[in-house]
Amino acid sequence: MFGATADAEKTSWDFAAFHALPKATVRADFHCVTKFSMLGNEWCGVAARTVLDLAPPDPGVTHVMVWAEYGYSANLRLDDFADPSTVFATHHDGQPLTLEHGFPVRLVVPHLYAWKGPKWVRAVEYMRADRRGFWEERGYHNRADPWQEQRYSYQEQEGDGPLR
Ligand SMILES: Nc1nc2c(c(=O)[nH]1)N[C@H]1C(S)=C(S)[C@@H](COP(=O)(O)O)O[C@H]1N2
Ligand SMILES: [Mo]
Repeated sequence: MFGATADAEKTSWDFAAFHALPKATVRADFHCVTKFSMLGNEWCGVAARTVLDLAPPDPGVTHVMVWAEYGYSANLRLDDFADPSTVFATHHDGQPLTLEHGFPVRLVVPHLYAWKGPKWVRAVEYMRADRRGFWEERGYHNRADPWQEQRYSYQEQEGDGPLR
């Protein structure tokens, strides 16, 4: 956790320390923008809420950038990140994540499209203003609510994202 943290310090966990944090299980659907939705997955890991409590943001923080291996990133509103169902998953349907699907840890944000869930997470940056992540810079919708079919940035309304 870095960026605008409450104590202006970085907090990090190694593999063992992260696994020792309180666990959460979330049953959720998975919506890919290009594929059909995968319904009824069970994700187990550490709730984003738990991480927020352990390494809180500065009061001015409005968004986070979730950083992953290979330069991937996804931006989220703080309230989407703080949603009780947002989880840093280590297990899917009872099995450790496979390398392909994000081992050792991936973010799952069940109420948003799947590109908002980086695999192979490295860090979370607290931000005082919104900034586009990897796909959001390349034409995908900044918020990505599947129930509103927010797939592409040309669908964005005033307030959905920073200017391009
Ligand atoms: N690090 C990283 N995370 C990523 C991606 C990526 O390219 N790199 N792709 C995203 C997209 S577009 C989708 S649809 C899902 C796919 O997850 P899956 O491979 O487990 O099905 O991962 C998301 N997380
Ligand atoms: Mo995707």
